[in-house]
Amino acid sequence: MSITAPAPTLPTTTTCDGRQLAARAWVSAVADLLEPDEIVWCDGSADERARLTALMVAQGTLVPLDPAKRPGSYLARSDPSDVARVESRTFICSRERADAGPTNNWREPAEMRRELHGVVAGAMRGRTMYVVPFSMGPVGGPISQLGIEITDSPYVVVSMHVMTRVSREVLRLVDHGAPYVPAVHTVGAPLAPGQADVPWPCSPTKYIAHFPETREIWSTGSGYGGNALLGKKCFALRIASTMGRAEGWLAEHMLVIRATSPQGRDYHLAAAFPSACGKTNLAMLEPTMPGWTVETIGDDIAWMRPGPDGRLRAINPEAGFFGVAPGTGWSTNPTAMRTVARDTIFTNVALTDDGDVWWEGMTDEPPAHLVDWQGQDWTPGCGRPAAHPNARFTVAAAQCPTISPDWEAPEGVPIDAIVFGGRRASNVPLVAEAFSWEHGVLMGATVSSEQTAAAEGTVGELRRDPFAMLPFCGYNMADHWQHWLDVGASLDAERRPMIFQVNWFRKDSDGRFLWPGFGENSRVVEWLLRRTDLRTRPEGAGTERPDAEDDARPWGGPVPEARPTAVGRVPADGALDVTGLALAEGALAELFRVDPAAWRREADLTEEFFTTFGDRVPAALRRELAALRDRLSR
Ligand code: GTP
Ligand code: SPV
Ligand code: MN
Repeated sequence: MSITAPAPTLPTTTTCDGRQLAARAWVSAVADLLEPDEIVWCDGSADERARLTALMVAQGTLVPLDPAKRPGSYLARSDPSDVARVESRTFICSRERADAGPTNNWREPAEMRRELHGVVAGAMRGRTMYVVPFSMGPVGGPISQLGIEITDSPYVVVSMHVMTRVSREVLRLVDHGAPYVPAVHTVGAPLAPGQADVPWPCSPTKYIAHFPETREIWSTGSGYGGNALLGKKCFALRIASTMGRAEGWLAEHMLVIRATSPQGRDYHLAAAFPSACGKTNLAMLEPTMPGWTVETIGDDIAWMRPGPDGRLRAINPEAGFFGVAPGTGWSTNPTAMRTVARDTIFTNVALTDDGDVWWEGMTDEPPAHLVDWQGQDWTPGCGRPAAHPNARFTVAAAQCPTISPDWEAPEGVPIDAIVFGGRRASNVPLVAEAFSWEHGVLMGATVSSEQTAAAEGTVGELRRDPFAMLPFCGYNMADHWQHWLDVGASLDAERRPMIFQVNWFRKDSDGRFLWPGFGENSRVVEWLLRRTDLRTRPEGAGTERPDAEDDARPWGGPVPEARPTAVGRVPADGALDVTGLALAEGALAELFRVDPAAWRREADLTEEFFTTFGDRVPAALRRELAALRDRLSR
């Protein structure tokens, strides 16, 4: 009789009695498998950042920019094959395939563990393994969570310093039994003795694997943000969404802002747009509406929990912005331009002859000569973009001039409005208000958008991106819709957020944007935020302060009027303030035109989309879809 040894598999932090392995034991098990030359425990200090930055400059990973132009800033050029998230290599390894759902790549966890073991064994040979303890959200906050990322990339360590809260305090909490999400990252490029390194090591073999039941992440082969900064999409969305589902909260691909009306009334808005569809821009909105101010709370991810007062409270779990550079300029997003004026890491932008950066859309006219994102000479009209379309800046949120004084409030801010949007050249109106929470969940579930450069794929193709979470939901998307219905039901009906849909990207028959967008979006924001006064506003209230002591905010004039359409309430004639806007003849009517035939086709596509989820589609959403069809036929 022969005895076969069990196939080797990845180490785990989950012990057989269900507890979590102490951090040190887990780190040493990972080191045994990955075989780094050296292990460094990180503390998040400025010293550490300076040391690793100098190391990367010496290795050619970072090019220092001219400190007179861009103090404390660097350019990284990635390998040309490693520029975006790899959705085809991103896996949800739940025990049951149905729990990952039809929109995720599913793999059986034990099988993935065995396969990955073979891929990552010895992957850190010749490299240093960094252990990065971090917190998503203020350390110790009631909505915050802890993680430890192991990585062999100093670029990842320095980026994690910016994007999360890296500190020794996290290790202390973990040592005292606080739960943490273990996350392993390697560039997957071991070095043989004496082998020279390259500026951006990576591997054609990529895996971004998530184990939702044991809350573990393994990523190999890529150094790009969304694949490698594991606190971000992997933890704060894919793993956190499964935690939130179990615990009654939401992890969403949303920006959060505070907008203050001329009367001094504060509103908080959370908005989900697919990747590269305008979250960072709206998060840094410079309102053109007189008297309004906007403060930034987060630009990409929101964790939202029903508070003790029955309101939905949101935090930004991140500490920095990993923003799209192209299209960011003084005329579109001056706040972002000020934010990246110093202490910023730029990835895959172009280098100017005087040691600064440039990308398409930064200025109207490009410089006469540049070094492009691949390190090649570039001149205007050469036929290649100077910056990669998914070039990014990495910068601390605290550097943003509009950052809210409350952006780190551990208990979060109370959300008044939830907004869903996408990049739609036709059909979807500039803004529409949902008739109910359930109708709003249908709006979220049916978000569709033209594909952008933020992930591999054909740019411009229309795809469904429910809740802007298609690549980020760690469990069955249809269950996510049910979870939204459940969270809505758990909130105080009088004070829960109102839900809206927006579309900044509708075009005319010549392919020109109908709406100027950017700062002018404040006009839409004003309309929809004042609409939320409907929830709690007493009949006939003026601009005086209301009586309720927990909501001592002044009212700001009458609630703007809305008119019902089949797809939601849109601003009544004259209710959207377009004073001083030079819109093309008929543009406003076109922005709000609802074409019943086109919308019947949308409803058919939604029906088809729902079919892929079988009986997991919530009955309430089927009812909402039927109600939409009914309104369209009237
Ligand atoms: P991720 O970081 O990938 O999640 O992207 P994001 O949703 O934060 O998108 P971002 O704000 O970086 O915008 C992406 C692109 O859309 C940029 O090129 C912007 O210039 C452009 N954009 C943003 N807002 C508007 C708008 O209101 N109108 C138009 N026409 N373009 C916009
Ligand atoms: C996105 O693609 O939505 C991003 C960039 O915000 S990444 O972190 O790469 O996901
Ligand atoms: Mn994003």
